[in-house]
Amino acid sequence: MEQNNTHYDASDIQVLEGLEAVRKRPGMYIGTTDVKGLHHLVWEIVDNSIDEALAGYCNNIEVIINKDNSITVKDDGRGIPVDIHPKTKVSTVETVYTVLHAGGKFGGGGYKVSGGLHGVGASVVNALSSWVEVKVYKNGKIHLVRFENGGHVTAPLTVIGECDENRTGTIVTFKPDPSIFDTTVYDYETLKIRIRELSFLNKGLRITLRDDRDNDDTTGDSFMYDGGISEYVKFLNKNKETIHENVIHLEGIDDNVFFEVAMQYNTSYNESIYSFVNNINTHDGGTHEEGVRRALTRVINNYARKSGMLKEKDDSLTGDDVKEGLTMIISCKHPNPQFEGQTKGRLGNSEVRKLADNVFFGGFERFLLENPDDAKKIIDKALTASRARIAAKKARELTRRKGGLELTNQWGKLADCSCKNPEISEIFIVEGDSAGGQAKQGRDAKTQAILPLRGKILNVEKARLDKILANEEIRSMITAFGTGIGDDFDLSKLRYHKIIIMTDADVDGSHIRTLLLTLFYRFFRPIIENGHVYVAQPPLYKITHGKNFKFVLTDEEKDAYIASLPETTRYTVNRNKGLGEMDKEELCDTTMNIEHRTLRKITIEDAILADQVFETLMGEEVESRRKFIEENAQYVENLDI
Ligand code: 1YM
Repeated sequence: MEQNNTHYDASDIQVLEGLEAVRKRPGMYIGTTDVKGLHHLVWEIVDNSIDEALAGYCNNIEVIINKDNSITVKDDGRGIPVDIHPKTKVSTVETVYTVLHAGGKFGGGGYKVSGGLHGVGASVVNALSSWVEVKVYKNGKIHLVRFENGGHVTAPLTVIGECDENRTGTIVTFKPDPSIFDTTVYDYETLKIRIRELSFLNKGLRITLRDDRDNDDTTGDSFMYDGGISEYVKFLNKNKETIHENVIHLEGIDDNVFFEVAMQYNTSYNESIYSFVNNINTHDGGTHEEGVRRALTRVINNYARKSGMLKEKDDSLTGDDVKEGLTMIISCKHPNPQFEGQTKGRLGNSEVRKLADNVFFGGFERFLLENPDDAKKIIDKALTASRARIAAKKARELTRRKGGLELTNQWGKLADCSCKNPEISEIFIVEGDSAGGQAKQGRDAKTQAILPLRGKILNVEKARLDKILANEEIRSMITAFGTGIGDDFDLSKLRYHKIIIMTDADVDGSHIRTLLLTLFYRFFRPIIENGHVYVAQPPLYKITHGKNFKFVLTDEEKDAYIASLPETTRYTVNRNKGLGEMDKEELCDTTMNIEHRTLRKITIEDAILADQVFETLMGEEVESRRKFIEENAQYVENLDI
């Protein structure tokens, strides 16, 4: 234990043991100690400010990345209580920052919702920081407490000045401990995306972000949406053609559970439905989502029948039909949420299903009755989707009868592996016949299948399922994967647990990669969600000196390798443009061989972000695509659309 001027008694030691437990097993408290865990610390502190906003006392939150990658979070709430806590005999603010699980227990009642760590966050952040300073403005005074080295109090709470009687709030600055985290460099964009989302989800709350690291431009970004999730829907639809002008917003409250939904249809074929509970994305849905989905199908069918748009003999519209082109945000604030499932991404509280159904059914039905023109467009869209679904089903049945979607390998392109165990089988989707040919020759034929792609695949963002099924490149992939597509999709039938995209490190290669990811994202999403999709990382450089050569993956590796060569060495560096530039041994050894290769796993960390990127890159709207590429050209070196 660090010794300093502070005297430790038995309860201090208990406290420090608690924080020490966090330092020993940080993963248990923040998930990971990679860049994601690093950002998690910010959300733990911001969550406390948001709770204060939800309680009705805070209107402004400010997040600053300081020059040294420490983070400051300020709010204008009541300020964390500074009085002596009866149990710990030290100030409440010190208690909140040192006692594990203290957060919620000291609250003064009232409506407090929090997700994730349920308010235990402050002490966890303290445990994982080199130092933390908490400043509280309260009762006309400025109070300060400082902690160092994972939560040791180095300056107990003292009054360091006076302030206006009316000024209240909390300012926390923390510096993540570099001995805990893989990286301690914050990413502005990551913070910005979540902060914008938090602003949408908490209407009227202003959250500002600023980066003080490398320039004097301290303008930053400031988010405040009076329209809340309705503005979120507008934002998600901004590059799309909408079919009715106004976003539909419905809300209701029952027994302290607040539920709201905002929606608007666009002309695309995809659904973008995102749900949240206490500001946490419930990516696996749950009772709030189920209630809405059920009611949506019922309301639309009722209306379509009553208005005569759907005839007696017609089949009812399905859930899939009514959500085509639907952008929807569902948000629920619950004092006692039950998160279920392996990743805790599902809301389990059954009473919410009823609330969601009631609010949505009544509200949406009223909207349709009061806006018959919009209603007609919405029903028409669902009817068209229904016809396309039936056509696609026929097309599938036809191809199935012809054997097209069974594994007949009729194009002679797939070189399958001999092993039939999906867990160790992998399939390389390779750009071009020549690289495909090399890969076929050099692969491990037991576990590695090769599927060469001849040309560019169809841009699925602009096509419905029936058209997609007519595309030969896509059909050969469906055939190979074994899962089927659309209504038929079945993850348990996946024949390879690694699907590896292997494309050239050039413009065309990145285009093909983006097209493939779009296809997977839209039509095979579970294979991404379950971690089956990878991108091969062919070496970027070949360094030759004398008779020796070395392949390296990055500029850093290249520089390090060159630096390691004797000074008199003459060497040449070739940048690898295409897979075809390597011979088959080189390709297989560097990029395919399990021992030597590097694969990058594709995840959908943030489905909303992925959706945005895909749509900006792939969608109809040329202007926003051009702008996106201009803005990101420096990051996405080989991008060309
Ligand atoms: C920049 C971080 O922590 N703000 C914050 C925290 C609290 C309060 C206000 C607060 C809560 C309550 C009463 C209450 C917290 N207080 C506690 C505890 N910003 C930040 N702003 N008065 C003030 O919940 O009743 C924990 S967090 F436990 F001390 F009440």
